[in-house]
Amino acid sequence: MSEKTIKVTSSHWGAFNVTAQGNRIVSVSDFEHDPNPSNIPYNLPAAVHHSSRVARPSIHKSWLEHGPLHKDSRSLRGKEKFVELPWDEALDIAAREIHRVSKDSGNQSIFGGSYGWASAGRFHHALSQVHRFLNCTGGYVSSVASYSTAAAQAIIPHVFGVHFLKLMWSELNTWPMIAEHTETLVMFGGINPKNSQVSMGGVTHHETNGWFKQFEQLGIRRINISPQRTDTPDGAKWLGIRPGTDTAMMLGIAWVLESEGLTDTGFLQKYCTGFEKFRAYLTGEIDGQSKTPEWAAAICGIESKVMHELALQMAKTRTLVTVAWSLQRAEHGEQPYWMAATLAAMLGQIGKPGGGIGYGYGAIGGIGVSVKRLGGLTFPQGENSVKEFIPVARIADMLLQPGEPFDFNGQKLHYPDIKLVYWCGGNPFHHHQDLGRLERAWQQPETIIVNEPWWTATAQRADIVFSATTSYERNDIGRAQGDSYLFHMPAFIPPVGEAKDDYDIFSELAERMGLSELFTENRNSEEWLRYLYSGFVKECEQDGITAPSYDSLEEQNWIDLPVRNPTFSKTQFNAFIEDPESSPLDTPSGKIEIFSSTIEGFGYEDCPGHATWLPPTEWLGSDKAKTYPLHLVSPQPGDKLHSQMECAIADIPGERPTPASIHPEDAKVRGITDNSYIRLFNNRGACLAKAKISNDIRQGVISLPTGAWFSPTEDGTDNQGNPNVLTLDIGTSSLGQGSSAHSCLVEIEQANESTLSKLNLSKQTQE
Ligand SMILES: Nc1nc2c(c(=O)[nH]1)N[C@H]1C(S)=C(S)[C@@H](COP(=O)(O)OP(=O)(O)OC[C@H]3O[C@@H](n4cnc5c(=O)[nH]c(N)nc54)[C@H](O)[C@@H]3O)O[C@H]1N2
Ligand SMILES: Nc1nc2c(c(=O)[nH]1)N[C@H]1C(S)=C(S)[C@@H](COP(=O)(O)OP(=O)(O)OC[C@H]3O[C@@H](n4cnc5c(=O)[nH]c(N)nc54)[C@H](O)[C@@H]3O)O[C@H]1N2
Ligand SMILES: [Mo]
Repeated sequence: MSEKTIKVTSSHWGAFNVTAQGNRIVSVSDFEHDPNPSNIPYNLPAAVHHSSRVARPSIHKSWLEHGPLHKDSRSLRGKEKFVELPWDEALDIAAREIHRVSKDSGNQSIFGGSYGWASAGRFHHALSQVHRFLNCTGGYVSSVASYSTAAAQAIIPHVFGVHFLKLMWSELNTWPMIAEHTETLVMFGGINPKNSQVSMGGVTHHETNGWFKQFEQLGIRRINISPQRTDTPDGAKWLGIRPGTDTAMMLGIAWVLESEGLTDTGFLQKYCTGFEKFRAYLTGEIDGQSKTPEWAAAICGIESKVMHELALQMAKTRTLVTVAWSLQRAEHGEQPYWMAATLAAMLGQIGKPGGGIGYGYGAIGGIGVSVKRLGGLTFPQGENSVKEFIPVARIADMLLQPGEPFDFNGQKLHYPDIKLVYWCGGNPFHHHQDLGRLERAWQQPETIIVNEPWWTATAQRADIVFSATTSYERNDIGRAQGDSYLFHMPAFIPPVGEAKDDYDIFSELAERMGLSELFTENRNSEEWLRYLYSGFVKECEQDGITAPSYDSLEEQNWIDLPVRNPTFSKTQFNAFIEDPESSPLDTPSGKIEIFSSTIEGFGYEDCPGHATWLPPTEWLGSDKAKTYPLHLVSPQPGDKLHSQMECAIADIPGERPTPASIHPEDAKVRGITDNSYIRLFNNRGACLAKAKISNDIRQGVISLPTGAWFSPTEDGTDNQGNPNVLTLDIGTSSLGQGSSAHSCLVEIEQANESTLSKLNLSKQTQE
């Protein structure tokens, strides 16, 4: 028997021990220094060795036979067999094709936006790898902002300045400060430890549950305003709001503050601009409609009395208003972010310890954590000579409407005409909205190249697929800014099948294109790791921290850097609050912009000059709700990261289609029983799910987490439960152009015998 290795590795969901024997990962176990380790890695051994791994380079048959310009090459994309090729041949073909497109159409016809979370190591960071490679070839059409927070990334700089945007991801109020000072924690969209299991690049101490236990013991009032009770640890007061209506509820609360004389006018005068204009909207001077709690109640479904009481409590006590990222992943998602800032400003507690406003607590693990944030350790991407870009979630618009104009945050831009797409480290056929529309858009480019470890829905829809290694098949360094740990992430097993590291795939493509030196700088992976690490050690020295040598880190496997700072006691707003004249915010007025002349100047109907209730196209109050009466929310999955390792979960009997939470009344009127198969549908598509009847969801709302591998059957119904066959693919507004995933109406029905038999499922097989 070959020897066993047991070592620690890091991942987006934290550190864990891996046991490998020979060329197999045998098991994983918890990292003993994590107070609340995630269960996500337990599916890893099955996923790494799954039959859906891409064994070797593969090219879609018609594309290989007829070339990229033949009609079948596009129309049969995703519908045909792949032909496996030796690496040398496949790399030759891809290099020639990238060269052809670059020469004939220019690099502004190559889309390398390539959004996705890939894996956690710092060097084998898939997106940096593909971006560096494409930059060497002359550049690529990029994408800006993220699916996670695009609307926030657009609105926050107008309201608080760009500097604050950086703080949004860190420690405005740390968990210890909240424990010490906060009396009322008002959480729009909750704070869910299920989500803070994960953080970009890693999270070694899972702290959220522990902090909530402390908050409970300390008697901090916790109010969870969310369509689902489960969005916050047990024990909080739950206000089950209608999705997409938080702005109205916040306005109702603001109206009470104003009418009861509880608005902190001193704070507004000293630190804010434009309250008077907003006030005229709040009181109805502008549009004849006072935004009273009664007005708000009819929209958001929370009783006016509750809003009244909450407003008084918020004004009387040290209150922190937090807003989950989910609220802005919806049509007009800029508004709840701006309105929450306006509400917090009216309360006058911004800058006070434990008070004010916070975004994204619970969304990822690093937020609220009290550590000194060190720089360094990124694989350099080089310069992109192509200036064209798209807001990340506008991919289908771009492919369907080349040359068409669109608005984005004050700019008028045009969609480029894309001939070649290169994706590495993401899964658009999991993450994008309205997948039926994406399927149509995906027919437009001449060539699609994907590097992937697994045959995901995206890999299946590529022309050329390069089999990539996973983190467990290569050495790397693990390090995240909001985390105190540093890891040497060892290769546990040799590459599965004939997989290669992304770095080696791009090095070999670069070599064929005469760009080898430019891409590699004459370093192999090991040399890059040592080079990047030495830069990090130097940066640490500047911060007075001694990091071990690379060899020593490799031997130790991990270390805990002395960057934890539990005595952090000021909010990052401190300087501005102490002296707004000498330390202004980087907004046009130097103050918090409750009204923004810049935004008003853009003239956008879907994002006016102050926070405004704008009904979305799809919500429970829209006409469309007569046909599709349930609001679908599609949160992140608790048992995995997005679509990663889904293949292992889908193999577990009874786990698929994905369970969807529905209210008992919604189930009853449709004759749906617990654990039975249901069909969710609207005018865009349909998918199966398994009914999970629960009192923890608001009536009229259904929750189906993301992550299932898109598997449309002949009639187009996705049989795994991917909510993105149903979601709406429009920008949040002309300002942010983010994803509107959470604005979606559906109807559901018990799946009938004919649907199930077409899918090779029968009622008898229901668990
Ligand atoms: N309906 C709905 N849709 C959503 C959301 C929602 O709330 N609702 N949320 C959105 C958000 S916020 C996000 S961030 C996205 C997430 O969407 P994605 O980031 O696209 O999802 P992942 O499944 O993490 O995709 C990463 C892919 O990289 C691959 N990979 C892993 N390691 C490597 C590697 O080393 N090399 C290469 N080449 N590939 C690798 C994985 O196998 C996987 O296919 O989803 C978005 N979609
Ligand atoms: N386990 C795990 N954790 C993850 C991820 C993962 O894939 N798996 N992905 C990570 C990523 S990339 C991101 S961006 C973050 C996302 O972090 P978030 O965007 O904050 O999380 P979601 O899970 O999409 O949504 C949280 C909850 O918001 C509620 N909600 C939806 N719409 C509304 C609304 O209109 N109003 C109110 N009040 N509530 C609403 C839903 O009930 C939902 O459960 O999570 C990260 N954490
Ligand atoms: Mo995200």
